[in-house]
Amino acid sequence: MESNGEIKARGALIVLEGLDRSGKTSQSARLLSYLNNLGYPVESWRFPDRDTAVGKMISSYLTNQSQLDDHTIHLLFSANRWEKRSLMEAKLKSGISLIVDRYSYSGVAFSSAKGLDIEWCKAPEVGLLAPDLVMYLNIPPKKAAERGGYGGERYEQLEFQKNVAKYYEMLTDPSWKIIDACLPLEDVEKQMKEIVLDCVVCCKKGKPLSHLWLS
Ligand code: DGP
Repeated sequence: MESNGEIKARGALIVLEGLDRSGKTSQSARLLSYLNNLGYPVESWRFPDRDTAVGKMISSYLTNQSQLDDHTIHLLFSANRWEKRSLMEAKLKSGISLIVDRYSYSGVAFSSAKGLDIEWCKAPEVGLLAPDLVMYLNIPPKKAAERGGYGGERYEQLEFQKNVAKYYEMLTDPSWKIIDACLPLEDVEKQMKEIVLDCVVCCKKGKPLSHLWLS
């Protein structure tokens, strides 16, 4: 991101991925207060964002209040990310870092696990902003299921989550930071804080924004 040869500081786009009950939401909150306390402007986001009109349709589907064709719901999840794309870019350019609980990788892993073609699933994600950091909270599906059990949502079933884990594995690339989510909460937090801080500092130096291409 250069203008008149000047490199501009920006916020970092940090994504947390993992199975249901892997601890993403708790860790997002901890990272938010960590960066806040260090004086970095930061917000916590999550996808799906259930507050938008599209998000309300997704929420109704996830809670089994409506039925939708698998392709249709896939595209709605993607549209939910697209509708936040320009705000996301504006926040990052204004120097705010975003900690995002789920992103395009959830989109591809969950829909592919249902049997949709993986390349078809990736296509609508192309052109979204690329994360500066993806942290995958790795936990065996059985262990995740034991954590206080699942709620009543559509995808919260052990056999399905096992399949999702396989697709996450296929999507993993060497840049991802794999975090052992079976460790105690504080140990997971400590590891993540160090990784996140490096990333925020790097983006503050003016790393250019890039766009998604899921290989
Ligand atoms: P969460 O609010 O993080 O608990 O997510 C709700 C559920 O929706 C969870 O089981 C994961 C799934 N999910 C999240 N994003 C996507 C997506 O883009 N596509 C599909 N098919 N499922 C998703």
